[in-house]
Amino acid sequence: MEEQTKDSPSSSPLVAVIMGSASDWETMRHAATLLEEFGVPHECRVVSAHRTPRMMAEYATEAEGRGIEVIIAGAGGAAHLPGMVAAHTVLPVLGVPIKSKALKGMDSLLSIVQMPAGVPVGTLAIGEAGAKNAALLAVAILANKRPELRAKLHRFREEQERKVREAQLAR
Ligand code: RP5
Repeated sequence: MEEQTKDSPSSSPLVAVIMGSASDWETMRHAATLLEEFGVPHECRVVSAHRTPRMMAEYATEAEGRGIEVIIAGAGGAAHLPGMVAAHTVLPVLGVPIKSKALKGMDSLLSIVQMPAGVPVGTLAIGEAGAKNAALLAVAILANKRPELRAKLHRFREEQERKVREAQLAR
């Protein structure tokens, strides 16, 4: 992942899309694509709870001061990134369990979802659906104070409904 080129053009990202490894990008790019479609300024970074623990703590601690409003964190296996980031910030953290090779993401899911009371992480589904829904939730959070984003969310749902209603099944 060439991280700089995956950021949206704006210099003031509202959403941080972070992941434990570049190998998570295949899943997390779906979050970035949706944020792009909604025109939400965002940045994408590899930040590992295990391999770069000090950088992770610094990144999470400084995110609020940089104007980030939501953090989407994807990780697989012993997926400690979302929880450890949440421990360093009061920003909403949305956790995406990556589908791991060994256990198909069940390890990631359980690692992310079982947070102790007091340090919340909003946990999404394993894999691509989780990444997409994390982006949509981030947009929904931002939309509470941004009517133009709220309107885009309504249009997204209408379009989604239209496609399902018009779906054709091949014989
Ligand atoms: C986790 O370990 C990452 O989030 C990734 O899902 C998993 C495997 O990482 P790589 O060995 O592919 O770098 O920290």
